[in-house]
Amino acid sequence: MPTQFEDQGYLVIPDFISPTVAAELKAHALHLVATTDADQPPTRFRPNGDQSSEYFLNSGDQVRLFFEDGAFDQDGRLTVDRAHAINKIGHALHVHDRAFRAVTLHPTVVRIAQGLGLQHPAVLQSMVICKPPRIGGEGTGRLSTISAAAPDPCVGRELTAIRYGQPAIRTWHLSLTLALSFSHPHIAGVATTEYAVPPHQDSTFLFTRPLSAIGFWIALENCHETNGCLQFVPGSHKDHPITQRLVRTADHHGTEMVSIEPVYGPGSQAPSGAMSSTSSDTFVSGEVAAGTLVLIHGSVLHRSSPNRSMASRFIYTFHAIELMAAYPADNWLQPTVDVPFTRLY
Ligand SMILES: O=C(O)CCC(=O)C(=O)O
Repeated sequence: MPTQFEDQGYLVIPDFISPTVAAELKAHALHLVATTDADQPPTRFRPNGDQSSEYFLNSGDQVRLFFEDGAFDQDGRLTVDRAHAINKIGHALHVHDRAFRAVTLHPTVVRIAQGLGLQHPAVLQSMVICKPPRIGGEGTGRLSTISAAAPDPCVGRELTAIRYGQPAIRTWHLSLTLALSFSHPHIAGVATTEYAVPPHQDSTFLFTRPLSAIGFWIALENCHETNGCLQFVPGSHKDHPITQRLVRTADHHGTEMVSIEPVYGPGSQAPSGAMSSTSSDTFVSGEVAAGTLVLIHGSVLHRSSPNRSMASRFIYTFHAIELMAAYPADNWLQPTVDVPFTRLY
């Protein structure tokens, strides 16, 4: 009997952290946005576009800020304050930030990795994806004016506990057969380019042989269709192989997407019949409450819509791979001498 993760390619685990801890982590992320040095001019993040800047390429062992493409004026200046222009913070929060490191390395995460059968799992990247209000929505893609709000100071008791090694994560009995809390199996059919995060499979970006990437995605705020929750094609990890990889160019100064022979994940194979449909109406929306953890199989197709609401949508995510698998030297993300991938156990 397959677990729901094996069957669907994702698993929703409510109450992974308490709403209070989630709020504290969001406040902490805003604090990082306010206090971390940014590239000058600030670097834009284009999920569908060129990720070839040195600032991006060498962010694997750093905590760096990336801003929304739609938050700049014609002269390349931010049109709103950072808190409303930030796309994401990445990609080594699990290394350098005590609060996010504590969440990443929490014993519950270890138990999940063990439950998934990983022998030598290692975390290779982490990020806070911010999706500020109304940014990246349909239309011009430019921000409306939003009044600047001072970032909250991160002084919460529970966050303090996290920082000093006593994560206030709720104790729960790990079950990989928890019911999915996804709802509304429908979204309007719109073009790929209208998605804040277009349809993708994580193993395209975090490729190993055999495939092993798994995403741990934690909602720091309530996520719903209006503010751009995750959307999945359930079961697509089984019959949709990885056919592309994001690699560094030969001169190591850029990235490019290259086609590869189809690679299927463990437990999946080339379908004997037609592949399952990935048209827009086969995506199901994952509306989850703050504090929910979603496990994401490296081959499952998923995406998220722009945030069309007045509220933000902060999440924290990190990805793990199996160190027993081969990690190609031309993957865009490379460990460094100072910051090797972080073993979970
Ligand atoms: O949070 C999102 O909107 C997208 C996240 C995602 O696609 C991922 O973590 O692989």
